[in-house]
Amino acid sequence: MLGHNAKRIGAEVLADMLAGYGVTHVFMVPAVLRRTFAEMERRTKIARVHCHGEKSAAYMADGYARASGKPGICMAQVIGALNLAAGLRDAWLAHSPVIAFTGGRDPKTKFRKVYQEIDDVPAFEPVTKFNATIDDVARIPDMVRQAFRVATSGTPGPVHLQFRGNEGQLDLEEAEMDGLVEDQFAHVPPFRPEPEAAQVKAALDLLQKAERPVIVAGGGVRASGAAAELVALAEALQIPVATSLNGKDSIPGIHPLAVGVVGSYSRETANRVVNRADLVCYIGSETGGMTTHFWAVPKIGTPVIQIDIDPEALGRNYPLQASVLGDAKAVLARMYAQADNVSAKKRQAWIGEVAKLRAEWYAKHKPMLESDAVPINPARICHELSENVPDDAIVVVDTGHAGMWMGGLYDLRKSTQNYIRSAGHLGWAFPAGIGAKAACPDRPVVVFTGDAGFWYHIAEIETAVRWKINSVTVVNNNGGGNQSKRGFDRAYGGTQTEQARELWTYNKMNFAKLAEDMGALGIRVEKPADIAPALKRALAAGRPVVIDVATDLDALAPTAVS
Ligand SMILES: Cc1ncc(C[n+]2csc(CCOP(=O)(O)OP(=O)(O)O)c2C)c(N)n1
Ligand SMILES: [Mg+2]
Repeated sequence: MLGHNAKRIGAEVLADMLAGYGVTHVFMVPAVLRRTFAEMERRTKIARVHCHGEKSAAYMADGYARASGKPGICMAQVIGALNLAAGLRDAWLAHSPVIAFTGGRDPKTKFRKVYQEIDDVPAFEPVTKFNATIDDVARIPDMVRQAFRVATSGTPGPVHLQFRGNEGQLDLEEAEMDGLVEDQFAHVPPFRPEPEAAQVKAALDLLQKAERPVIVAGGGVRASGAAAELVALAEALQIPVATSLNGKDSIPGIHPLAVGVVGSYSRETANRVVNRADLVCYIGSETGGMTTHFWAVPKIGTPVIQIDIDPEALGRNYPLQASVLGDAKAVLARMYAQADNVSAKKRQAWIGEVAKLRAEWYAKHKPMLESDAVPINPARICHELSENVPDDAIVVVDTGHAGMWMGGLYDLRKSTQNYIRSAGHLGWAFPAGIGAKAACPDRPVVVFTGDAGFWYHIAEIETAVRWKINSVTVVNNNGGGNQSKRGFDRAYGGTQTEQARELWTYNKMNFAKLAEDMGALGIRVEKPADIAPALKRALAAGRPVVIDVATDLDALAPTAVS
């Protein structure tokens, strides 16, 4: 406690503070903060997950953070710092509270060509909310508190702290220090700022007046834990709900008011509904390029209202008819409490139209979703996951084609299921799934990735085995990065040369065999009917599992409509 300072070394204080914040795992490549690791062993139960690369350590911390809402911690010594910074980029894009510790320059020796050293701090600038150096050991407590405070507050995001010394040897020094921990900042959200009553009324009036409104729920809804309030309001007012990719678990896909993910990696239903709406209400959304199909869905000029915790987000991309500043859960609860009981009726025709669009989509995609083709159509994997993933599962999805397949074709069935996804970096999902499973060991974690995505951090199979972190990874293995195919078709003026395939295909690989050799359970699937039994076996295995699904290199995910 403040005022109860004791003379201690930095490592003891840091280990105690991390434990005090409820940190259960840290992800790193040594050697950084070595004495802190020794103190963690002596004083705490924190698992020190030693990985095969700093980027995957950052992705594990990111998956941990997104699955649990608690800051994820990753670390690197000075030479690994930029590898770690590269890994923060997805956390930055997804507003995920990741805290990175690195070793850094000592004022006594900087500019003297010290082994492995450069000035890393500027490289963290574009991927962090707070990027700071600790040069005096006595500053560890207040800087660590600030790191947790910034990572979790407002729109959450990554933080970097550089500890003096190539390996952060600052932790060996002694000073009078408190080890105060602020519980509030151990998770997202630390605060629930209430909206102004007049703003709520203005937004609600517009929603109630609208005949064809739609809500677009973004990552802010999941950060706020506002899914129940969102669904309650949508049901009360009979308003369909689209989501961003980051907000996909705000409403189960099978809910009659859910129209799917809108934007670029999307479902046709969502884009059609948003483009026919007379009012779009964004909640906790950046209104960025992916969610709006680069501002074509909806078109600029469509009446828009917005609810966000960040005042700078309000009106950034669409002129607003009304805006509400506040925590999503708090705002939605207020709106629900004040919602009328009559206006829902006038949206019957709209809801009928939405139901028709939903039914048309399922009918159109049924052959693909239930395809018996061999090699397997990846849509069938999405369908099998929708049907068979347990009610309390966390589904972790890579980007590119994986984002298109799962974003568009996968349905959450329950509000108790979660969905997290790469914000753009190929290769994120497999290590993020390890982090998610570390954070939530009692929940099933199922990763969906392409083979190109899986190759990136494949060495981490060994980490999962060594640490008994039993995520299940489903690899859509088509032997190449086939999302790139369309782009290269265009680059070659329509038809690629045979040699062009060297730009986006790989040697064939049986990832199940490879996983077995690394100590995991490997299951190879070549027939669609074997997907569900493989998943069942994997979830019961009590080991890390790789399900290698042989898929069709020519199968392409549906593209966005505008
Ligand atoms: C770090 C990074 N580099 C490059 C890309 C571009 N990219 C998007 S999808 C893709 C290929 C994906 O291949 P795979 O994971 O096998 O999925 P498939 O398209 O074959 O279904 C690439 C290279 C990216 N998203 N991220
Ligand atoms: Mg592939």
